[in-house]
Amino acid sequence: PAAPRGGSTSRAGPEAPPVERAEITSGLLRGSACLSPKYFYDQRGSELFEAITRLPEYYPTRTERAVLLRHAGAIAQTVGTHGVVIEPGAGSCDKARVLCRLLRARQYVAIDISADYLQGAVARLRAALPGLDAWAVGGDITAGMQLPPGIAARDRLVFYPGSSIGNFDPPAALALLQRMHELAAGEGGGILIGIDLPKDVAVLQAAYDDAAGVTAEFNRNILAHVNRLIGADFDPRQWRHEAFFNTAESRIEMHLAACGPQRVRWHGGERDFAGGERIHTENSYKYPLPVFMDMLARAGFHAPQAWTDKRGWYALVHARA
Ligand code: AVI
Repeated sequence: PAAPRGGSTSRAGPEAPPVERAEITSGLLRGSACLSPKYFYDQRGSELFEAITRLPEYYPTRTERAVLLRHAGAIAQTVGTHGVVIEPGAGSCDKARVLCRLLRARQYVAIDISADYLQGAVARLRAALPGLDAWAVGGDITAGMQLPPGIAARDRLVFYPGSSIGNFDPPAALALLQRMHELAAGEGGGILIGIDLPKDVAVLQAAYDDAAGVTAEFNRNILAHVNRLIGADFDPRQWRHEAFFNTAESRIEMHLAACGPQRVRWHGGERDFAGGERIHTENSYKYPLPVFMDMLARAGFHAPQAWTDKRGWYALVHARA
């Protein structure tokens, strides 16, 4: 079904499988309520995220592209021995198109939870790069999925752009890097990953609380999605977007704050929220480069090399498995 716009309060039957429903409701029932940021990405949320990447305040996407273009020669030289590109969370596969062309990759494996969306994206990539053997694999790499047997075991490059690693807390980020290391562990394996670096707090704050209110709508849309997933009756218009930099944790935090007292019901449960009470929806960690390099080493990677933009806001890091 089409994603409802922000104001839906209808209660249909829950759409999520029991495991996800249990995860969502236990988050909502915690003393400090929280939702996993993975629930941002229904159809509408994915469209809003695409819109975020084009906002003047949201620098990561265009800065990453600038780093790739500025250092294309050096990156191709360092990374160029990998014939197989594996991209977890591939989405539209747009960045892979640039990279596979640059590296003259032979095989490309796009992995995403949303397999239907991925099929279309991989079909477009095949049309653009006919020599590339491209595969779409539905699955969650954090859950330990397997690659198809046709994928060469050597010269694998795990490509994880977009600074998505920042949306995991440090222990989960380390576990994910270890999983990526397992995928790339054959001869000639490596990783190329995007890292958003710490910077002026005003720049960070604006990137996650833009003037046009697109990020606010993206944040509130999680409630419309959760309504469908667990059959809840959140009114997204009654929740205020909040984003701030937590200096001690070096992360942007996004929350939704209740505009007034409200009771939210879902199939099998309910919760009262006081006015101003918050639901924590996302963290976006900004790792200093040495801290991230240390994490890469602990995950088993070595010989790291980083390229940044002129302002030092963003890094693309390559390391060998
Ligand atoms: C997907 N991820 C890297 C984005 C980020 O910057 O943490 C998600 C996002 N949240 C708000 N704006 C963008």
